[in-house]
Amino acid sequence: MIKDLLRKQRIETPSWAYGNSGTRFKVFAQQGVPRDPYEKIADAAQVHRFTGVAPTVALHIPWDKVSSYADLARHAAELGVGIGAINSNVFQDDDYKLGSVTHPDPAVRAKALAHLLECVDIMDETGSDTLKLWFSDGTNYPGQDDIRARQDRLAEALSAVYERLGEGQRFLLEYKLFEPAFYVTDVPDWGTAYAHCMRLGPKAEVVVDTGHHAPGTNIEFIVAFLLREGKLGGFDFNSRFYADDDLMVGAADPFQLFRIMFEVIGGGGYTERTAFMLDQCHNIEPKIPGQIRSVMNVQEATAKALLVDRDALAAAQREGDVLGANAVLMDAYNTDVRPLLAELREEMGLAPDPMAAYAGSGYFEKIAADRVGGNQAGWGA
Ligand code: PSV
Ligand code: MN
Repeated sequence: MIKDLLRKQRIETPSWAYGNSGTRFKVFAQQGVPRDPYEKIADAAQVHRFTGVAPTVALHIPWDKVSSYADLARHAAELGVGIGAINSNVFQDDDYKLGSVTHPDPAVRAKALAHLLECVDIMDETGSDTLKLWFSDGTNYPGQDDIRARQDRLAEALSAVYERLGEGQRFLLEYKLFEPAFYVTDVPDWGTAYAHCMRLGPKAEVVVDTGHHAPGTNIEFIVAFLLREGKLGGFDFNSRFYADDDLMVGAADPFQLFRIMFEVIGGGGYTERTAFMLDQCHNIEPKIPGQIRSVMNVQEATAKALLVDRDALAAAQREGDVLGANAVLMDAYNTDVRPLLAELREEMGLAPDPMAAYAGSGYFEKIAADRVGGNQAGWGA
């Protein structure tokens, strides 16, 4: 039963995790890094090949701009994966210095909106059903712009995108506490995202990026609440020690990841409707193994959350048995689920240890030798 649920799990990897990345201080180039979206998808296919649960890869536009998205989708299918969420990018153009969809200048707003609509066109071409919207919009100084007017402009753009969505398509609105804006961020928290999505309707949902909260925020509460309201669209998984560190999910706080998955399962969110996406950068560790490890971390947290004896928990809760209830949860968390997952992989025809299997596959040696010349993908810094 637990194995069946784990076998059906779907974790999406991001195209940008395969490219070079860094901090604002330095991007360290690595060997074998993809030069174009086709090579990024080839790397994503390796993550699926060894884990069996990562069948889609998210695109970020314009980082993954190609002349034919239908051709890119075909390439993905040939490698056994599909195109997942389309991520918009209205944060890397000089015009967006003061914002994109909330910019005081209507011409800049129109340009940003045109990009968002172009992303929906790409969804049509690739067959993707999910648009992910994150806005870096905000202000750095009190008085710089009108907070309420910016909300009006945001609502106007979101409504235009919403109207453009076709049958079976949706958008996920992402929030982030701060950065790059340091004073006001226009979508800083789940409440703001939720309110905008609520007004629009069922095709607008909130996406929780686990790195986008103030330290100490109870993310599992947000997850439980959004699920209860039918507004949890998915996750951008990663982990953090300080701010939006984009480290491997489950690396900084595996217990938090378990608590999140526990709420997802309890709230009925362990379905295809919830997108379990990774949003990470591998600045110093190798990228494909970094993604494989991350997928495994999500699987482990999920397996532990599935192991919780819900009947025993409900009984303890009914009786007001504080320590008993807590023990039920901790028993599951403290279970070593690695043997169970190894067994499942073997049943799926995979190697029990994806990290070792990838290391022994020769793929890295091949891309390191083949991918010489050209421009390595990355967002620069
Ligand atoms: C912003 O920090 C974010 O989490 C958004 O999802 C972006 O699209 C992504 O990172 C990629 O940089
Ligand atoms: Mn994100």
